Amino acid sequence: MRVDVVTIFPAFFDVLEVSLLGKARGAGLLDVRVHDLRDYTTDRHRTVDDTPYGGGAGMVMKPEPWGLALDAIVADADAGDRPTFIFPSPAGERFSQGTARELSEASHLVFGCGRYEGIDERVFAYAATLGDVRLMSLGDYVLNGGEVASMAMIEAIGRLIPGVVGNPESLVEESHEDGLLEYPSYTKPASWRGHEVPDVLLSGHHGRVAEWRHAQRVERTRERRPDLLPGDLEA
Ligand code: 6GU
Repeated sequence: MRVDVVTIFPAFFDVLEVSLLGKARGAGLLDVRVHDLRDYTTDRHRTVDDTPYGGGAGMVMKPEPWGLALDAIVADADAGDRPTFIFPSPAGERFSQGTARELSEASHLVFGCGRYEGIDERVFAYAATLGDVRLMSLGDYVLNGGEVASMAMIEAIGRLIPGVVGNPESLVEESHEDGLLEYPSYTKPASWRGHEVPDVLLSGHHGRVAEWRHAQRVERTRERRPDLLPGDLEA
């Protein structure tokens, strides 16, 4: 998968070099390229923002540098390639494990990281002439810009690309894959600082272990995330 990121803070993405996704890049499964939006400005001050039409607080990101940056990315991609453009925004649709799965099948994603009060709305309309456009929110809170949100989405999507996570079975029983939270995990020692591993896990009885884990998943989902439960498991 090819991933381009447009940002005024490229250094945020240095961390992609390390850990799982760093390995995926090394193995050629993930080709991430980070672009500095200021490289696409044309004035001496490398200006990326201006005051909002209609008045109001804050600054808006100017469309021209975005247009040039998106053009450069598309010009550098394979002929006929129509990327999916993702603009992180608290005003976007909610990003979920389902969205991550869907986007992990794409061949080319472009993340556009906004700062200030946002990006001139016409940038989204222009991007829609080049490919699909998704405004995506991580949740109901506000971050300073799209960088941290893009990192989270790149990690959630990247780990679903075949070969990135070594054992694909470890992806199956995770929270949010089937609508229930994950069961609790334990390792040695069986007794630690007065806290015991549940007996059933030491029993060697696979059927009872599976039953216990399922019950734990339902119970913690009911306690912590009742909004995830289908009607017949609620209350
Ligand atoms: Cl995707 N962006 C920003 N700026 N804030 C957010 C967010 C995204 N998701 C939740 N808060």
